[in-house]
Amino acid sequence: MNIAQKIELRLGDITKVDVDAIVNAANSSLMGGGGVDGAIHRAGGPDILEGCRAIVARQGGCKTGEAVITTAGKLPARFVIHTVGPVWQGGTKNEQTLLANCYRNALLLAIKNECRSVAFPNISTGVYRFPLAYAAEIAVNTVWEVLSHTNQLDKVILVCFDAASYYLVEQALVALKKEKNNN
Ligand code: AR6
Repeated sequence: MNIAQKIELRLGDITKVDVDAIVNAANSSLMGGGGVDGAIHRAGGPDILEGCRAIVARQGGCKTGEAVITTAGKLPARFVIHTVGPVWQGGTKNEQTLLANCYRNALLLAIKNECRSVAFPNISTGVYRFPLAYAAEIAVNTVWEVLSHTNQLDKVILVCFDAASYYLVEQALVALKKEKNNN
């Protein structure tokens, strides 16, 4: 697998990205919030919340590290995959594994729904305070791990909202390519 062809880095607003599924950094209530969650619900309209309510009625929310899927409403994407990142607590509460679970479970759900392209925000790195460089490393490694076991996904786009995050994810990607001897 050629990493550079499959994992793309972008700076900007994830609600504008035209892919099969965009991932939302939600909370376990699935009832919306601030940050990227707020932006996705605002831009996508009420159909997304309606989808979330149906999931809550069925299974009572979404646990940390797990993922659920709804329509993307008015967004260019077809689906929104909502995942719940861990709140950073100094690395003492299994946050690393839980963050990796978010990326893995979101991608597995995308594959199950026949998506070929998926865009992620930097999950947990806003209000949930996960250290950026560490989160970037977990993101690129987990995405690589899933991509290397499937042909279903053509492209995963890591969408950074600011230059500092972009730089750190870029560094993590460079390190991954080096480690895998893959340019
Ligand atoms: N496009 C791409 N990235 C964005 C956008 C956007 N439009 N807006 C923000 N970001 P956060 P969390 C980046 O706080 O830390 C919510 O209230 C942002 O710069 O949205 O997982 C939920 O309801 C940061 O890098 O998510 C939860 O309660 C990243 O997205 C809680 O916040 C994630 O920041 C989840 O916290």
